[in-house]
Amino acid sequence: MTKDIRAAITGSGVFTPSQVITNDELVVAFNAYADRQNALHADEIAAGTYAPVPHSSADFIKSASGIEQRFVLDKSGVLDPDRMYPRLSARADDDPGQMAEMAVHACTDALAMAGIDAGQIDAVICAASNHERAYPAVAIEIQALLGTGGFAFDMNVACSSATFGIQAAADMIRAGSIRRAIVVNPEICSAHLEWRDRDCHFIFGDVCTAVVLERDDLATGPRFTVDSMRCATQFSNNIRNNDGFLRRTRDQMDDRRDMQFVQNGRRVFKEVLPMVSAHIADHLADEGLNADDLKRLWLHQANKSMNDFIGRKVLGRTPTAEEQPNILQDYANTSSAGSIIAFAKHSADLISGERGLICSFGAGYSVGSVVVTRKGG
Ligand code: CO8
Repeated sequence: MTKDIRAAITGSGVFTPSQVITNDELVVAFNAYADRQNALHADEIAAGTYAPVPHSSADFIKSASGIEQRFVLDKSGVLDPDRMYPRLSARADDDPGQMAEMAVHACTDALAMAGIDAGQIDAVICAASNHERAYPAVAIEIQALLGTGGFAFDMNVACSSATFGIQAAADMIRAGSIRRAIVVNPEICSAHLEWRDRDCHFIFGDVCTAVVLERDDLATGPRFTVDSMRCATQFSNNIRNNDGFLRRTRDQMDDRRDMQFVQNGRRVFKEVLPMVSAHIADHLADEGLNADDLKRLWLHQANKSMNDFIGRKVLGRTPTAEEQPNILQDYANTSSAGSIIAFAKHSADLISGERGLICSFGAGYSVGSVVVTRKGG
């Protein structure tokens, strides 16, 4: 491997589903579900053997998280108090899968921005917090639908999948094994969120992001050189989903709560904040960078207070909305795609030589940071 070869992000794309659920709509549906449950279990509630389901509140959601709405693939199923999860049509094996379909939209936009054809891509990494099947890899289906060359594979590091994917692609470019890659993050969070749990029913939305990475010396247009990357993990059960292929063998095919997203939000908040703040500080120090060297922070989008805290720790002062853009209010938490939405929508104004940091964090625990510098444009 030679240090002279560098990777650059030359294109980005965001596919946003057309359906929106506001906090108010969500709370109306949740409260209708709660009322039905409570009526159904009235006798047990009176006997003290069943805990009533409390109402949710749009004011709580906004103040606790900063989220105002979320995009989803299907709102009718989510808002149906008798269902409370999306209704997506079954697809024949020969038809494009749900994740691959979203991915093609985001990748097409990213390729157009990079000004290259799909045939010039050597690797497709589908990096997301859940994949709709075990195999064949969703990435290989995306490769076929786009018509890219080379190889493709899936990876999953939950909320940090995008930055870990960028590190994998950029390292392969630096090592000389590929020239160009797409890292794509189709996140259908609505399908593995438990919409019947008041503590978390408001957190997630659906989206797909993609970035094109190229060998810097092959790129001609405006881009962001990937200067350095750092990934870290530390095992924690505080964000967990127990669904998996061993369910049948354990006779556990029932609709158990832990087959969807489960978290201890308070503990995640307390434990992840210091981990991420220290991770970014160490990364910058090892690169000889100061906070003043960063024009922008594109942070993971889980919780506004979390981002405000990290921004203050990294910069040593309260970042402006321009320095640390939030997209959480519109998209909610979109797992691995959040920091890339922020990057895609809030990076075009940087001028040549200006630097920024992409950082994602979440389940695992996991944290990934990428320092980039604007070149050209
Ligand atoms: N409406 C009204 N009241 C509520 C509601 C609600 N919806 N929910 C909770 N409350 C109540 C609680 O019961 C509690 O009441 P009391 O004080 O009487 O006990 C009070 O409000 C406070 O509750 P919390 O302590 O739970 O509230 P917090 O201030 O901690 O806020 C958050 C909750 C917003 C969840 C916050 O803890 C948080 O954001 N934590 C960090 C979460 C995080 O970053 N997680 C990362 C997970 S994402 C990831 O890694 C990817 C996983 C894969 C994707 C999965 C897709 C589905």
